[in-house]
Amino acid sequence: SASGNKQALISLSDKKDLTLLGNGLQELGYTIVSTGGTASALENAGVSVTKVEQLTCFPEMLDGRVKTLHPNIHGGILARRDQKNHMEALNKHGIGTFDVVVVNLYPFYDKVTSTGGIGFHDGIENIDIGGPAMIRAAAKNHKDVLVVVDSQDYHALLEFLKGGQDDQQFRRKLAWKAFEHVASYDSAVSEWLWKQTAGDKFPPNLTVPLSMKSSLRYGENPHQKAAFYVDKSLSEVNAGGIATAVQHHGKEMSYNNYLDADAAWNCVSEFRNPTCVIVKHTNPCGVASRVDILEAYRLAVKADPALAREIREFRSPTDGETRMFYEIVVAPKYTEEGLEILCGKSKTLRILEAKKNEKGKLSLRQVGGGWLAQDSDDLTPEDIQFNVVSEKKPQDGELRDAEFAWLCAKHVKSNAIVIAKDNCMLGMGSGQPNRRESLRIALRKAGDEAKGAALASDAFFPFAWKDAVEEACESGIRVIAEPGGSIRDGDAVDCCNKYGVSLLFTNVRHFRH
Ligand code: 93A
Repeated sequence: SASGNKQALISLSDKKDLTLLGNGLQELGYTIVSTGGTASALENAGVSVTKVEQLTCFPEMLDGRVKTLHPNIHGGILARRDQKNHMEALNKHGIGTFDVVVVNLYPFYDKVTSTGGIGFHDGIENIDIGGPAMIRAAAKNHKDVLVVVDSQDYHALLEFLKGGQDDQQFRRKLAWKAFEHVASYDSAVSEWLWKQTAGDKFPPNLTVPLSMKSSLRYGENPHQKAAFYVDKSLSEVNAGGIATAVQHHGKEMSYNNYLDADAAWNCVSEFRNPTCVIVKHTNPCGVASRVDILEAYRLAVKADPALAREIREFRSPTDGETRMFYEIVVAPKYTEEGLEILCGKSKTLRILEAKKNEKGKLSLRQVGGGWLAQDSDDLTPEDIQFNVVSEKKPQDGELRDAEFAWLCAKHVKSNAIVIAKDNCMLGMGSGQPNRRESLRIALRKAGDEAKGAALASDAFFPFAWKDAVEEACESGIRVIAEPGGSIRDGDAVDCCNKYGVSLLFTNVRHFRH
């Protein structure tokens, strides 16, 4: 500063650990300059402060809109210490330099996303202007000004200052973090303003504020680097999904773990009754609903013969007899006893507790050079009609089986075929370039149990006679649910009529590419 004193500028909305910071800086001999609320909080904690007004010789104006926007503040942050004319200008106007700037912003994001939301004008008032200006100025001049935007960095800041050694890398890191902070803040403002003008219209504005949650050991394969980012609009306390899941136990989540856990969680969240879903490579390969979740688990395992084979003496996941190897378990909650038993199963088993996904969220996928955006596929059996187009009408039980199979098929990669009965998946075929191939795989898995079961297809059957539909009928399938819409729909109807099978058209397709 002009008088040779070291000066720190502190202006914080979130005052967490402010006392630690204030005391630390004071002990190191810093003069602390602060805005109204921050100054009061520091004084209450016994730290002496200079109010910003004393430097600017201006009161806070316009209900606080203009507090720190003043040359006596910004000159002290931005002046180049190695530039003679800069320092002369400061001297001429009696402006002291700032060595440290600690700012966090009006909690705009929390305010506009708080339950019930806030009005438009309140939203506008919560847009911080002076804060980002100080952060950006300090980050630009980081060579001489340390800028801190995160209370988790207070300790490192104080240690750095105590050490007395300069380290430009440390300064650059803080500056990077500062610009990242401001950029995601502005994204949130832009996103909100866009919503105020366009509502929920499609296509949406895509300035989704992302923040890195963790760096991952590697990506899909060990030679690929990877990291996990969370959408800040989902990281609220009550937001659901895998990104906000709590891990109770086990090895660190990997890239593939996140994909699989997400697929399992998306699928299981669709069912109203207690349901167990087993996923391999993001495809549900075992699904069962039962009041007793253990029973559901046993039945889910049976759908995939490969799974079932892995278990020589299968009892349950909790009785110590299981020979299964699982990577992850995700559930909405655990009993204390259940959690203990699961933890005892293996050191590595990742045990996650997740909240239900929110509906109406955007789905984004990357393609070379761009992103594809779409609404998430939130349709449930209640939203669609299963229209009977065959002579044979399904019985109540058969209709329920068809709905169950349809809900499973929605989560299986195209071409998807699911065979189910009594709230239990019996077989599935996924990802085949040919629908008939998926059908054959599903039939093979279901074996004799296909007789009397329901079958769902994610899209229409292009051929019926001597093809998928007839093959399903011949295997004893009693009811088929598919969207319909093929030029050969008539063949499918005739074929089902010949075999006395019920055919249901949903008019809704569920590709999953
Ligand atoms: O209204 S502002 O955009 N105008 C300003 O000049 C200004 N200076 C600091 N907001 C401004 N701030 C913000 O006030 C800071 O970013 C910080 O979040 C908050 C701290 O206010 P107080 O110390 O009064 O609690």
